[in-house]
Amino acid sequence: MRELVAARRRRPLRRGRADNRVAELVQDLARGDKRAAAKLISLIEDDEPEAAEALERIHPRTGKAHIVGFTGPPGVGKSSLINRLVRAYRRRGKKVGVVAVDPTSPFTGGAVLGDRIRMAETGIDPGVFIRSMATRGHPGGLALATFDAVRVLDALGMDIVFVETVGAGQSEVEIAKRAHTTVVVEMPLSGDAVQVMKAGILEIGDVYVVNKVDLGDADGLVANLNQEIHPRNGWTSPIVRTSALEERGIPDLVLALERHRAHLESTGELREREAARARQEILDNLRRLVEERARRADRVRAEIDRLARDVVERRLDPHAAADALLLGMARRRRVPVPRRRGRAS
Ligand SMILES: Nc1nc2c(ncn2[C@@H]2O[C@H](COP(=O)(O)OP(=O)(O)OP(=O)(O)O)[C@@H](O)[C@H]2O)c(=O)[nH]1
Ligand SMILES: [Mg+2]
Repeated sequence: MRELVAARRRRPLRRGRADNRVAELVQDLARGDKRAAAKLISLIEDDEPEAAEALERIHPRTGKAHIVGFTGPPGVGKSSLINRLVRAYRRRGKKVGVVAVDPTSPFTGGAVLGDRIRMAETGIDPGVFIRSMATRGHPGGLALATFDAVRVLDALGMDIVFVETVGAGQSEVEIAKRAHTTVVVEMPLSGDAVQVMKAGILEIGDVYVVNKVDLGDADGLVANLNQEIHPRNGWTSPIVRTSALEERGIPDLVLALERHRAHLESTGELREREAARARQEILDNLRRLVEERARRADRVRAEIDRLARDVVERRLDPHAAADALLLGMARRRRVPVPRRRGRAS
């Protein structure tokens, strides 16, 4: 494995038009250019050949943004709340990114709120970037593609990035819980809300929001939630009552997000959560790489045949052969014949 990492480090950056273009885009991104961000996310979303190069250049420029995942049943008001938060953070001079995973209602364009943020309004503000991701066609999984887009926004200089996912399905929960802070949104009128939460959602919320308090009595739901929430690692998830429509409770929500961020930093859990996500992303990428190679199975099969002959001739043991295959894949060229060696521990 160490060999593999070293090989990757030694690999010279390929020089060509494409690379220059990617390097330029990433430089523009780091200067806060939203057009560069949009292009880079498209590269990644479409799984273009330059995507890997782009992510390699982007990654060192990330790590500053507070990543906040929003999840909850359809229509509960996640987009409306995020729109309110975007404004609240802009008023505080913060730059805000939003990645929405296939929202069923449009984010911008005026349909969501009485008090609207139109596309044009956020489009010209250099401190706001909103992007929707399609749910289909991500070879490494939706969560991976989503967080690659989050990375782009982090490198763009956004102070906070909201990730909205719809529903409480496995993949949505997967995405939300990879954030630094996970917000679970419910509303008083969703009668089966607590049942939905029991199906896994109660374990993931760092902040609970009871939205649409203008529509009905929230006390029952808040009391139910209170019973179910228990402290984890010194943090008791607060329950915030909001009305996105009437703009109530938004400062409380901002405060809850900031308090959670401070808690993560002071306890070292921020790093732990990032390490957990990194582990998951390495595995996601590994799966993606294997899938990619499988698509070019002819070449890989020829390499396996060659290595198999070496194993039969006792020039290699199967473990070393697998190592060599992996190394060859990492270098994207023919598998080198490794030195003879004993079985790695
Ligand atoms: N009365 C009331 N309506 C609200 C509130 N917040 C959002 N809505 C309305 O509820 C509807 C759904 O709001 P969205 O913000 O799109 O909800 P969402 O959770 O993002 O929906 P999906 O992305 O489709 O899951 C819209 O018609 C909003 O105007 C609120 O606090 N009170
Ligand atoms: Mg939405």
